[in-house]
Amino acid sequence: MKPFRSSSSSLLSPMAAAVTVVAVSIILSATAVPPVAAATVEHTFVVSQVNMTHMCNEIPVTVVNGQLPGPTIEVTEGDTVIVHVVNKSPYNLTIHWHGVYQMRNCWNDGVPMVTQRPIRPNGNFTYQFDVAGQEGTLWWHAHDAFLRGAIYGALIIRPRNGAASYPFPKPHKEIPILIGEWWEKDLAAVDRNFSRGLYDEFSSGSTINGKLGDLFNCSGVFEDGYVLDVEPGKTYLLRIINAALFSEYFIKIAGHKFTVVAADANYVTPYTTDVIVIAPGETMDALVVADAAPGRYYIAAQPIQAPPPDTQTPEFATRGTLQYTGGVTNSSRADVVAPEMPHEHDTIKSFYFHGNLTGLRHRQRAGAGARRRASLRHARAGLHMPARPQVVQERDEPKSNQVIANMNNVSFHDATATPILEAHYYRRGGNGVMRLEPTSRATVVRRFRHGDVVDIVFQSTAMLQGDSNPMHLHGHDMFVLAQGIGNYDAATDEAKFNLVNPARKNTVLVPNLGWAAIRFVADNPGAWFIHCHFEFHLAMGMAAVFVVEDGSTPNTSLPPPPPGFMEGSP
Ligand SMILES: *[C@@H]1O[C@H](CO)[C@@H](O)[C@H](O)[C@H]1NC(C)=O
Ligand SMILES: *[C@@H]1O[C@H](CO)[C@@H](O)[C@H](O)[C@H]1NC(C)=O
Ligand SMILES: *[C@@H]1O[C@H](CO)[C@@H](O)[C@H](O)[C@H]1NC(C)=O
Ligand SMILES: *[C@@H]1O[C@H](CO)[C@@H](O)[C@H](O)[C@H]1NC(C)=O
Ligand SMILES: *[C@@H]1O[C@H](CO)[C@@H](O)[C@H](O)[C@H]1NC(C)=O
Ligand SMILES: *[C@@H]1O[C@H](CO)[C@@H](O)[C@H](O)[C@H]1NC(C)=O
Ligand SMILES: *[C@@H]1O[C@H](CO)[C@@H](O)[C@H](O)[C@H]1NC(C)=O
Ligand SMILES: *[C@@H]1O[C@H](CO)[C@@H](O)[C@H](O)[C@H]1NC(C)=O
Ligand SMILES: CC(=O)N[C@H]1CO[C@H](CO)[C@@H](O)[C@@H]1O
Repeated sequence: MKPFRSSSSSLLSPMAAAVTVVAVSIILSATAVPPVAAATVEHTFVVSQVNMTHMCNEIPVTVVNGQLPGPTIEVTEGDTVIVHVVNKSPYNLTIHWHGVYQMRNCWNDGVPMVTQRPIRPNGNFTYQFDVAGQEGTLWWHAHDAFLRGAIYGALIIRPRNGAASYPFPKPHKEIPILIGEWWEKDLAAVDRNFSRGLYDEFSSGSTINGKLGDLFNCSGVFEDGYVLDVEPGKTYLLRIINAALFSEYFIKIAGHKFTVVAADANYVTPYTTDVIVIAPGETMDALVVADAAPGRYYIAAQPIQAPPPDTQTPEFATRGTLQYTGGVTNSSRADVVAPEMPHEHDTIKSFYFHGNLTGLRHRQRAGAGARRRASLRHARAGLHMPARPQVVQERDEPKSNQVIANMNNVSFHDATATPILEAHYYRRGGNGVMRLEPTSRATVVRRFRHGDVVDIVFQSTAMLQGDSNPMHLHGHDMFVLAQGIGNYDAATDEAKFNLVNPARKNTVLVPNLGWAAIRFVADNPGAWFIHCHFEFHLAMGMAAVFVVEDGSTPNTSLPPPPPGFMEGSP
């Protein structure tokens, strides 16, 4: 994924989406969680600039609690999380809890000017949310400008009944692996440049758990790399998170295989592979058995980019080491076994990898939502979001089997005065759509009735830019019904929908020059951001807001904002 520099291309990675609402009300049955007293997990996140030195350069980096990555939040399903964010940085920011459902708790979703005003410099804000009905690996990150490039960390949800209830053998250890980038730039300035169409901004390296590794050096002295110590014969659960702003990555460990068991905090049918492909915003949980000859093996992460004619941009691989305890005495790099990496242009590998992920049926709680037969009618309609759009179209309120939203050619623009959620909450009964300015950029808001089953086809069109697009929906998981290369054709492609065991994701990768069809149940009242998780595409406006209206009962409605909402950052 790369910013494009070529002045000849007028559009970048255009997307098309068709939104069809099928008016089938589905009440998801409440999950049978044992009535165990839940704990409260409390953290204080102080956001500040600290100097860090890599590759001979000392630079200020905006991080949480002086760490990169930031603190890992570890919870048991059903726990309450409280995080006090104290902003000692010079920037406005919010923290988003990526993938947490936030059921009836949209106020704590952490999207500036969508769910809250940003936390100002010297301001503070306390997030509170329950982590219920989901387990696995999620993460948190800043949701303002490009600051999430260094403000991120893991959020790990363990089963209430303990590791014995994993649908796979209990691992010896669980290890977060966060893939990131090293930027020697003021990320807020990078964001401003992208918003103004200045795309010549690149990171200087990639990282594993904040470490650059031995492909980078300062005057010949190698950068520290991440080291994973393993005991022969033991099994490790890697909780892999792509926190990078710009790239999908191939991940390999020389001499070892992965068994992918979960993605985006949803269990998947175990899938054994020697390479994991992960896009920004996605998480993959994978088992690795230490069954190779004792020694040292590189854990390598290689960025992927679309082949020419796409503009080629600097990409940086990074690597850490898996080393067997005992018997390893030779510290020479030459003895570390390196994996053979796929070619950076091998985008079809990403397509196949994602195509091989299916939901683990007996653990798929709301799978019924995807299996429910519904009459679908897709409209082919462009969602050319990052382009400078020409047309703003509007349609009627939702009706059965009718196309209700046409996001063609509208580039998202932040609300400027009032956060969208606040406007929605205090001005119910409005005309259903935020005012759309008759300009090229607008605040695109689509409304759904509570319980609507929504099908969307994301279509990347064959323009100059062939980027993939990891589309992330807040507040809901999406069932991935099908994906394809080329243009979606309802007449033939609908038959390919997996209504039996689709993977459930909060971030769905739309393949390069292809499409992905998803379904979600709009069962969480609030204003939810949907956007591409390539920061560069987001800065260009590849985003919209889905407003899910209240249901008919208090427990299907959005409560008022929590007491003291935004008092620490007026
Ligand atoms: C941090 O780095 C900047 C240069 O980027 C330097 O001017 C400043 O003195 C450093 N601060 C500290 C506390 O070392
Ligand atoms: C921070 O946000 C406030 C609105 O909440 C805005 O007035 C101010 O200009 C913003 N500051 C920066 C540096 O963006
Ligand atoms: C942003 O654009 C300006 C003007 O072209 C340039 O001077 C600057 O280096 C760019 N990048 C950053 C991070 O400020
Ligand atoms: C250590 O590595 C060096 C360089 O690869 C090699 O020459 C040497 O034989 C190795 N020593 C052992 C004990 O394996
Ligand atoms: C699964 O992966 C294999 C090997 O890469 C590939 O041939 C196959 O088409 C993939 N399946 C799907 C459904 O994408
Ligand atoms: C979106 O813009 C493109 C490029 O100008 C145009 O060809 C297309 O018809 C537009 N789509 C819609 C639905 O307005
Ligand atoms: C909401 O409350 C009603 C009773 O008022 C109950 O029957 C229903 O199961 C609840 N629904 C959910 C989703 O909790
Ligand atoms: C948060 O902000 C409020 C209001 O400005 C202030 O009273 C309080 O001391 C702040 N808390 C922290 C931890 O900074
Ligand atoms: C930042 C830095 O010192 N990089 C060096 C890494 O090593 C190569 C050659 O080994 C040098 O060319 C780089 O300047």
